[in-house]
Amino acid sequence: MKTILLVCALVAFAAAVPAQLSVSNAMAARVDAQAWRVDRLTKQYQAISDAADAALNSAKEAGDAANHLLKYHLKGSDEWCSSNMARCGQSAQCISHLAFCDGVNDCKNHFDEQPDRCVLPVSVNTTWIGYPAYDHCTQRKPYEMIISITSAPASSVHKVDQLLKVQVDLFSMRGGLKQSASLVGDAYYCKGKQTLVIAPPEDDRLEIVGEFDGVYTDRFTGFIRREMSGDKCAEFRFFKQ
Ligand SMILES: [Ca+2]
Repeated sequence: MKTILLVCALVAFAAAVPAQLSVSNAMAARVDAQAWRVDRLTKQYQAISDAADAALNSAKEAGDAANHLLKYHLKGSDEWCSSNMARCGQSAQCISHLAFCDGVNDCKNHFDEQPDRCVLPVSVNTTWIGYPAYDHCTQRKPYEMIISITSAPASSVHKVDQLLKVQVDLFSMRGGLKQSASLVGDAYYCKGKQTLVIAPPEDDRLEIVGEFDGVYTDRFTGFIRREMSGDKCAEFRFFKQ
């Protein structure tokens, strides 16, 4: 009887060992599968993260390009060129502002001689009304400024920069009363920079510089600038009347 029991026990043990090995192998395989899955998810996450970074960089570059367009093209800034130069439209070429509208194609794209650019937006008898955006320096603190182009004297010296005579009317409030002042002065319009420069009409040495944006000819931004330093200390938005 004991012999039979011993045999049975040995048989049961022999059957149990392979079963345990089988369970161990299955668990190991499952762990491997989980590790593989985690590894795959990690790679997917990394790919998504890289794609997001690339999209953010792309968006940033697009934003920079848009800012660049606004700054250099729409606003007509010539920061790419030196102070006495102006850009040939959207190309990278810079030429002297004196070479604009002189009858000779200096820009490779002929931008400097485009007929619509060479038309004076500030011709005689045009009137421009301006309102302050900020004013840190004028004595009168005008709430309204009117610039009238009264004449355009011919000059053999300024072949490109158009000389002008202007009248500047300033309207302000002082002590609850409306006040006005009418000043006359000299000015010139630079076709290259599309800028109207009015010499200081008063002894405060504040000049007015009207900058057209290269797109609209019925409006410009008028900066009040200290003649000596060139610092801008007030800004008015002008519209053609
Ligand atoms: Ca030219």
